Amino acid sequence: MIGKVERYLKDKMSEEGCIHFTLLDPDKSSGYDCAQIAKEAEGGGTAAIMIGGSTLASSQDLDAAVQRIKKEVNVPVILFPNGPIGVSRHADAIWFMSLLNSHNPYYIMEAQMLSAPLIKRYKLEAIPMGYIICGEGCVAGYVGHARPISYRHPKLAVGYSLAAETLGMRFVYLEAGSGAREPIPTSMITSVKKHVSIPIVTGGGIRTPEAALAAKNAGADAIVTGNMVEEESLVGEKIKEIVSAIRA
Ligand code: 1GP
Repeated sequence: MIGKVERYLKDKMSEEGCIHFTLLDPDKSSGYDCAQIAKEAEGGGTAAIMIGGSTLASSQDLDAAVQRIKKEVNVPVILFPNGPIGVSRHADAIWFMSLLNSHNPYYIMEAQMLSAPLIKRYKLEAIPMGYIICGEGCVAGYVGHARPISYRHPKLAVGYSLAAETLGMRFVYLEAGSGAREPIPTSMITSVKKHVSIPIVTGGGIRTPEAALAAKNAGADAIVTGNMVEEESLVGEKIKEIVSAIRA
């Protein structure tokens, strides 16, 4: 059953072609006010706030951050979990994701087995997504015991994406890792787009409107930026530039 948040995302993708998500990490400290950033990101035209991080270790910190963000924004707040710790009853939805190219079953199905009863109890909207780590993989790749797919082998990303679609997952995320030096290459996005019809989300290392536009033109349906908002003081402005580039 498709829930309210997923419906909203899919409608927005059909209307705008490509949408933007702002990823916030409740684990970040010193001067990082995620509620304020979320508010500015919403002003800049972001479609939803994603919240989570590979090294998140406190559900209390997550709960507090989600509650603060919910007070500031109207766009949906979607959990981007690293495991059961990343589940909060206060969010609007959760990416129910499996790290398909992990070599550790924990990240493929065990964390999901542990989280699913909680998600059901909290009546959180779960959006099934195949998560595929490529390139450097960064912290997500390390923590998730991934075998990151080399940018030279888009065929492997196609295979995993097709597997995600065939398993009934409704989104696929091509992840370069937060802070990646090189985002997912456009050739890899294009290859995946040719073979799957579920929406493609991509992120990791996207910092400029040009990079976001290149990903959109290659076939991405949603662009995620995280690090950029931590580095920039004018978050709203920066996001507005990216949103207008991908809407054009
Ligand atoms: C990480 O793809 C996201 O999961 C965002 O990456 O922090 O590099 O924007 P950045």
